[in-house]
Amino acid sequence: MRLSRYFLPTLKDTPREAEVVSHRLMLRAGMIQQASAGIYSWLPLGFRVMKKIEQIVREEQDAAGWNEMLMPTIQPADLWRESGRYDDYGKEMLRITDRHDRDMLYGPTNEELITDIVRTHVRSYRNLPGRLYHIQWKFRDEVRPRFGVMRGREFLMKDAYSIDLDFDTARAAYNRQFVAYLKTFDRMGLKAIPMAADSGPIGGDMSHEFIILADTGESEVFCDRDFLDFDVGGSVPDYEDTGAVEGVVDYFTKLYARTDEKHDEATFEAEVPDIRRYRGRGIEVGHIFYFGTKYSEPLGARVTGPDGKEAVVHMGSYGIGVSRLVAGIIEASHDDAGIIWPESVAPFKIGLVNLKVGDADCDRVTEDLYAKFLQAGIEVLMDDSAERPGAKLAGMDLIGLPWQVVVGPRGVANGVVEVKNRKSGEREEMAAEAALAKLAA
Ligand code: 5CA
Repeated sequence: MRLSRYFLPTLKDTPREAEVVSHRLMLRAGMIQQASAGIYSWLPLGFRVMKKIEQIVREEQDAAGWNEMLMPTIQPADLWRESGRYDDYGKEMLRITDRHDRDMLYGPTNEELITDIVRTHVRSYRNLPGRLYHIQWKFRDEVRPRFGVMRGREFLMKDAYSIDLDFDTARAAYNRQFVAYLKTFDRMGLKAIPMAADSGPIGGDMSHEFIILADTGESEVFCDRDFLDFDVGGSVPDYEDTGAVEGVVDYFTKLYARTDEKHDEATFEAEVPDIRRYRGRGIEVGHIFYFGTKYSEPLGARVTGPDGKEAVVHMGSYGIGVSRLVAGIIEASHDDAGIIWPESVAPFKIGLVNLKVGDADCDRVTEDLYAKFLQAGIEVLMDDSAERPGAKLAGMDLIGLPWQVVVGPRGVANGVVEVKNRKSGEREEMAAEAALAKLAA
């Protein structure tokens, strides 16, 4: 992509309304624009990152055995009257009346809709387990939308649902999602700690939040410091091996890690030695729930079991805050100069900078590299603008692409370009061909 043809409205000044670093950087890097409180447009750069995150989430849901689908954003109120949540949800629910005076709502989550699909189509235990998910916009009229897309009113969520005949298979589904979450966040370069959590308006008695530690996080958390340097790396087993999957969950749940609603000071002090007690704040990027028959019972989602008797299905739901993750990753990975994208979610892998546009040699070397990067299938953003060199380099640092390749007149005269790693700050001069070989690898 040529910067001259890319809509990237970066800001020089720090926007005053933004309280946390991720919000400031997202505005400065031209990623989002507020439409109204807690509601944002995703500009091209922000949109690309969100799509990368969405794709990682999708691949890991597919790998764990879930089927992708899409449910609507607007739902009929009657379904929510059946579950009893139409009144319970209170002011957070955006209620809408259509032209026929029917009560509708903009979905804050989808337990009712999925249960309706299940009760319509699943009649026998032979059609179980059900493993469904979608990635769809949600609306919650939050009392305090803040920190940009971190706590928005409209936000993108991956919500998955499991439908099972009994507790044991439902538990196995929960475990698979638990492991899929470890893998998903690890791929994004995040350390997301699974913490025992309250289930709130979703309900149920088994629930974990996945939390990335950050001083600006909204959740108060307590955990064993051993979690701070855990490595998911090799711990993801074959999903078909139920025992091994359970083993991973046991491993990660045996150490103390709880959000404030579940925190118990006496247990914390008894289980965790003083020097390993971590008290801090964190950002909830995912939340999983087992709620059994909370929705299937009132909505009548029943199947015939192997014994010929009717049974109410057991369900769970599994959320990931896709749009929130864009901000969460920035909170976890930035410096004074700007964002530092992990390669897996970076909007482009390389920022190619022509320091002297109009100089025949610089233009030739840059254009040639650009064409070759594209040919190699590498995502590259080429700064072909007439800006000052200093502003170009600062702009590249701000938007945080993992690699910068800088072409300037002095280097070109010596047959080299400069390759900079955004994260380590390391710079290396090498021939253009060598830069191509290094970055295409
Ligand atoms: N139905 C369940 C799971 S599918 C559910 O709604 N869970 S949730 O309420 O915990 O939301 C799932 C995830 O969405 C959260 O972990 C969080 O990452 C994200 N999320 C929730 N509220 C917001 C918000 N206001 N803005 C941005 N992301 C949010």
